[in-house]
Amino acid sequence: MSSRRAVTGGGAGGAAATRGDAMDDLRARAEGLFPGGVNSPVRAFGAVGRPPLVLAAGAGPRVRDADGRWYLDYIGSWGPAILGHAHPAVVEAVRAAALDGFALGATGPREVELGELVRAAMPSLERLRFTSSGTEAAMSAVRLARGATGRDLVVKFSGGYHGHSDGLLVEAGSGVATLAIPGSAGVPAAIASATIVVPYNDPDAVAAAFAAHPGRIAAVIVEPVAANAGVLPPAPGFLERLRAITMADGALLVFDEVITGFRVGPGGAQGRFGIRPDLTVLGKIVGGGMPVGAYGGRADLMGLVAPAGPVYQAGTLSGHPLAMAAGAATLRLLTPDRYDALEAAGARLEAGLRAAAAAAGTPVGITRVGSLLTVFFRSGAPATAEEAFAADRAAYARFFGAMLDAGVLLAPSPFEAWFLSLAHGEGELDETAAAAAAAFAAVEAGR
Ligand code: KE4
Repeated sequence: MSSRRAVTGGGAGGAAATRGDAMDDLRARAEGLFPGGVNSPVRAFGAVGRPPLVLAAGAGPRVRDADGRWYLDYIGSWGPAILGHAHPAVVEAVRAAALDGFALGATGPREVELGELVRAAMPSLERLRFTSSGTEAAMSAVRLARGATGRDLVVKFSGGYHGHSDGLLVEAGSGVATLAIPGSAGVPAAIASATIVVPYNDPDAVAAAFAAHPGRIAAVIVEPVAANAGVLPPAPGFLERLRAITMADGALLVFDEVITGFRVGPGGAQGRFGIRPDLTVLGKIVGGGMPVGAYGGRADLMGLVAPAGPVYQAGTLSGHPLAMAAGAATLRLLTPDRYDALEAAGARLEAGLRAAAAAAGTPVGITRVGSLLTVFFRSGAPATAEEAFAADRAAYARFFGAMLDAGVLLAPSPFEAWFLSLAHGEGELDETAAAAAAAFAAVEAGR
């Protein structure tokens, strides 16, 4: 079972929890329509033993379920809702775009506008291409890396998630630097074996992979802040070593900034950490909550993408005007001072959570980069996905349930980030810390 499936689980939750007529009805109908009753596995709440919520609306830092209950929200649409839900300027931008019709099937002014905003913020994207999801963008970046280098192998990191394309849904082989094995049913071993999986924050393992396969690795794809094993900050020097190792071997460095892009700084993680990758993958915030992905980078590389070059990639709704409008409205509001506010919010929440855990006597490891954070139920912060995945999942499930009952909605998986927004003010953060104090006590009571 792939580590991602291991932590998102599947199927309806267990014990009775949030019940209500409308939500029960919608949940039942969804279960009769969609696999596991959801359109993305983590939404099934399988990892936290609760029936999945059906959320009907969001406003600022809160979301409302189908029965009318409101929750202080830290899912944040899995990252895009950095301004808070239904920000008036974003809603108005989408409304105005809609009056011009929807996708018209040709290049439009709004994709040009968003493309220029992206490049101004992240200059390494000398050229870029919009897609409709992060998966598409990551898949296309990997295809481009292989097409540009003429090499087949790709290195990724355990716990790293880059969407669900076959070659990236893999698990580590038996031993460092060995070829990967399928991480999902339906992924052919032949496809999986073109990927090598090594531990995050272990540059020596990356060097070993390159030593084992000299001149054969097309790219290293990395989340510069890993956030799909919970938040794992890059160890000092890790990203710099990746840049040096790939440069020395003629391989490409691909930053998957689907989560970190426009989240951890105005220039993403590459701006925060001062590393220039060859290619970057974007999603989530760049679309302001609408379906948008993007990949881009060196002009010489992007010049190989169809129709300019031999690497094919396409998409009916790529650059969708309403999505472009949402993304542009969002980026325009993310001025540099907003990141100071996000940093302060993250620090305030982290301090509140640390104090609450200490008061309850709950050992936790809290990791944070800006407005991304994770509370791991283990002593000390993990540095690798393996350490993260060994955290106490049952304790997280109890914590999640207690927070939910207190009106605070966390990610229904112990290995996701808490996504703060600019709508989370001091009141909301202090409300969260107070709820956490009781929730940590509930965790202790349940041991
Ligand atoms: P999408 O295809 O879901 O738009 O993006 C895939 C993707 C790519 N790269 C990174 C670093 C990502 O985190 C993701 C998707 N993130 C998950 C949550 N961690 C999306 C939530 C879900 O799968 O429902």
